[in-house]
Amino acid sequence: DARPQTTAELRFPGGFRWGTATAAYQIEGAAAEDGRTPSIWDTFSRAPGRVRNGDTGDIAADHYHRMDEDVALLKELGVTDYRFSVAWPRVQPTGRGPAVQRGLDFYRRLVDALLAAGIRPVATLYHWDLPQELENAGGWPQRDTAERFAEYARIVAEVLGDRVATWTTLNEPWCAAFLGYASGVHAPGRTDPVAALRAAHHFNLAHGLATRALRDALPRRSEISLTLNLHAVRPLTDSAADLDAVRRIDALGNRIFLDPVFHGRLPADLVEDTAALTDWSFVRDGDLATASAPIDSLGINYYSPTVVAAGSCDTPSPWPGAEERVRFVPAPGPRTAMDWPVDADGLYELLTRLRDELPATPLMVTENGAAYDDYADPSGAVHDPERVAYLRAHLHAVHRAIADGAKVRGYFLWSLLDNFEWAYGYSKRFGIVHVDFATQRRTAKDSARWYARVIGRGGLD
Ligand code: PNW
Repeated sequence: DARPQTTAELRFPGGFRWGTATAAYQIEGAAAEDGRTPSIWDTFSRAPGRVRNGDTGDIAADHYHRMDEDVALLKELGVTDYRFSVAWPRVQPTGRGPAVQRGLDFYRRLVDALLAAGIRPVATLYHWDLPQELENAGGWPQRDTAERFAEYARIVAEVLGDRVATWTTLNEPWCAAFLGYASGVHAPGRTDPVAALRAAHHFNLAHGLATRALRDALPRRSEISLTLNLHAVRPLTDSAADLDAVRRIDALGNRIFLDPVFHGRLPADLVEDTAALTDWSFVRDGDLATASAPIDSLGINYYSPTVVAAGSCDTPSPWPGAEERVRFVPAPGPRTAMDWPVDADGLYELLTRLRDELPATPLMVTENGAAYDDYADPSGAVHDPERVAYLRAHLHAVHRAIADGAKVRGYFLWSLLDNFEWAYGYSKRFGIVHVDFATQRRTAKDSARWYARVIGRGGLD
């Protein structure tokens, strides 16, 4: 196409949802306030050697006490939507039984502040902070955890359903199942591949049971969604062996959730690939029908692509049954501070794949962003040119996917604030707003001003 790119060509559709995203444990702090009990991330981060520098989310970005200031930042950015998560152990400290009103009150106030600022709240019910008591009872490898999740989902929906129109059941069940129970780099830090496969199934079940509870408790216009970190998997070469490695990782990373949720079935090749580990008898009659309760949109979190070849990888790995079959190849090109490759084509690949495979399902990019070491100049201004370049390239990819027919309804930048980056603690900064964790002072980075301009003009220049 030889036509010059004009401003109009980089405009996003009217009504496009422009947001930022955060998660409760990563920003709230106030770990023991108003009845909140420990989640698996409190336990994990307080255990020596699990999180870099011994960092914990005890204080984090102190959002629990600075919520009004943070909503004011969102208003200044001009976002139309804000994606946050609800901390289960604030609502149900033991993971069961009656709700704690003071815990729910925080989210009531947050939602009211957002609405008063003209911002649509997008609530995620699970962003990895399982009440520790439920982990003590077996955690996600146990079926009962899925039932408990649906009960908790109903409680939150009954309280916030009149004011929150968009709901996400789970954030990234792949990370929660396989980094939490197989490689052990995330809470609860277990290294049991079968437990991880069981957890993945119970996440699908939990999603379906919660979807059912939400449909029942929410007003009819409500939107119910699920967020997956889908893997854009590419082969190192076109050899049959490398393509088989792609198939395996696509099964364990993508289809393990997509097939149950959208088609009510387990991938046959996944069951075959993992036959030496499990016969999948924890999947009961009716579970896959439950998991496939219709939803209104799919959220995709994307950071970088995955390149694989035939070979082997270290154990414990987050890929049960693939350790002797698949080698992960560092993708070429520039890297973020996470050492993750920068490659916006992977986002385009995922969005157009979903356009083809799930043509009826509206999509939202529920996370995209990058960690970089930003720097302050003597005036105090915080510069992060690499982040602006990363975001621009990825928004361009979203725009291209929309132009090619993908039904992408919104984009949520990860993240509003520098925060607790899981196993990396505070050493990695994803925010477009800098947080000085000693003083909790917030300073908008250059990327925040850039994003505000993108939102203001409805697209890229
Ligand atoms: C996502 N991986 O986490 C989460 O949803 C966010 O809470 C997090 O801060 C963000 O991405 C940046 O990491 C991931 O190792 C963590 O494949 C790890 C992986 C993927 C996503």
